[in-house]
Amino acid sequence: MSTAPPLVPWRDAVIYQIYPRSFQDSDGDGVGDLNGIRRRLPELERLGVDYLWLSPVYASPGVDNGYDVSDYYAIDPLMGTLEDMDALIAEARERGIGIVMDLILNHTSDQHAWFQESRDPASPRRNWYHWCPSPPGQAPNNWTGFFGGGCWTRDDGPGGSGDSYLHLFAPGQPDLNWAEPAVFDTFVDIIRFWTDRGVAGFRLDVINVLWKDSLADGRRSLILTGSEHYLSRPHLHTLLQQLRRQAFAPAGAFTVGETVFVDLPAARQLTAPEREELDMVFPFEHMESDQIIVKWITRPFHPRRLFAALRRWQENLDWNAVYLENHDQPRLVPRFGDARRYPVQSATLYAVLLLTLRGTPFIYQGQELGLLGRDWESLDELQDVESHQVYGVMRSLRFPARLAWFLIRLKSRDNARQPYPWSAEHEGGFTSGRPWLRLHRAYREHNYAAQAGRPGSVLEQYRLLLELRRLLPVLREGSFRSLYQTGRLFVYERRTAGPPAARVIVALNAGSRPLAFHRSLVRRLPDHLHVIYSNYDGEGGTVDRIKQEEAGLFTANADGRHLFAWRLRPWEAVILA
Ligand code: ISL
Repeated sequence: MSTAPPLVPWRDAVIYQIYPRSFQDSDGDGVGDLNGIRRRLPELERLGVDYLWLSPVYASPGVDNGYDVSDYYAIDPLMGTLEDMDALIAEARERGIGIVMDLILNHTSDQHAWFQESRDPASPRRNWYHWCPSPPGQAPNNWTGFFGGGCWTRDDGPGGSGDSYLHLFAPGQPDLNWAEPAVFDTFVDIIRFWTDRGVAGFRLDVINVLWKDSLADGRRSLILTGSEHYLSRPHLHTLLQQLRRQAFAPAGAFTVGETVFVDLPAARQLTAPEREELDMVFPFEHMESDQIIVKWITRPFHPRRLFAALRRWQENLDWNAVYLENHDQPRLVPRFGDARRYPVQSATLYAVLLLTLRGTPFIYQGQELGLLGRDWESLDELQDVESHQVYGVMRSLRFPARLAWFLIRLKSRDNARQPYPWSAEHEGGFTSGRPWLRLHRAYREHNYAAQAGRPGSVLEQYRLLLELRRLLPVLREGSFRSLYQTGRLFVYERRTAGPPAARVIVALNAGSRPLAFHRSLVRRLPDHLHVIYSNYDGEGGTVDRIKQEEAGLFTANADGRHLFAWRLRPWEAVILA
């Protein structure tokens, strides 16, 4: 009999995303693997996270680092075996940690047996993908893909029919045709295969592009021409309801959908509990606050746009996923913070933000160390298929080479994919061999071991904030109300009606200068507030004090500190009660 503690319900949970090939290598081949993750479970438990979402670990030729699956029932040999996966699920479970898998329903690898069979027009699998006749040099429609350029490839290879297949992503990622009932049935079986092994939830890759209304030409657009035919179409909702009813719900598995370009009305539909589609979605709007139209065209970051977007989503959705980093986004600190002058404060300000908004927070590996990225010297160092493809498109549009490289370097997904620096040892303790992607040059200073147990470090502040979340129900369940959101300042309240009634106020100064509160804001705040957490508070005593006080927390002025002088230091984040 297992003595494992029950898993925390997903609404109360904090989820940690692992990019397995960059987390921990256990066999010296330079690629992270499942046994590496198993080895690091003590560190993850110590951090205090409840679920691990693993980016894909299925068998894959690796054109898009596993987002091109060639067998959904098998583990990539680079990552380990099914037995390793079973052991990981069991050992994590013993520590009260659940495993969430990434599920790629929109496309497979072109090496998948299904696709190989479908290349034959007479094959029963022909209809599993979107095949269209096309004369050489002419695509069946004018759609453009996510990685820039066209999204049709003609099957001219040996045994090919000369027809073209649709791929919204890389040519090695043909889109499945969800109008074929056998595709649906097969995925119900695949989901059951993994939930039977103990998987607790799924992150559904680009889930809102699954259903294509038609393959007709699209309205010409700077990005994703054709997307009006497949972004969150009505039948998508039906498919999600069926998947939930037949696969996720019977196993008690929760879902978070990655929903590209999703707007609020679509997100509301997708997550409304009574509609029984998805539990949460990943919005993109707040991550676009430093860009114009496409992610590659950047503009100077201003926190006002980030806060305004987050606030809008907080106010218009009852519950959702909250995130600031993932494996597709460059690192937070150099992007939205001040990496040069306030690397720790800006990292921890965003930790406070992430962990005090309403919703289920997702931490991306390395975010809890305040990692930086962006230390690339040339395109040759990058592995990401998108970086190379987009660079080619930019050059064909006559972008000067230096400009193209400058833009790629800023936004390349490899910024988030550098192997995890565990220590100052050989390759950061990530591998005993040669890593598949170069570590950040500063790994000897910026690493897990340098921060663990050091009060005030980014890592220890994440740990404290997670503990605070567990201790204070109001941080999980409380309603959200914005009190002030202008310029670099964001002040909001979380409140539960009780009993017992509780309230906390969070105030953030996302700027490198001190900031005094305007009188109009001060007037709206209660008289007796004290700081229960500040990211300038290096002593780490906050949580211990709260533990002792627990019941009286919101009335007692615990240590007599009345620190809150209506002024925040550069990148200061405080939680007040
Ligand atoms: O990263 C992006 C642009 O730079 C996004 O457009 C990204 O392609 C989109 O969010 C979809 O992402 C997901 O599916 C892709 C995969 O490459 C990403 O890693 C994954 O998160 C295709 O499976």
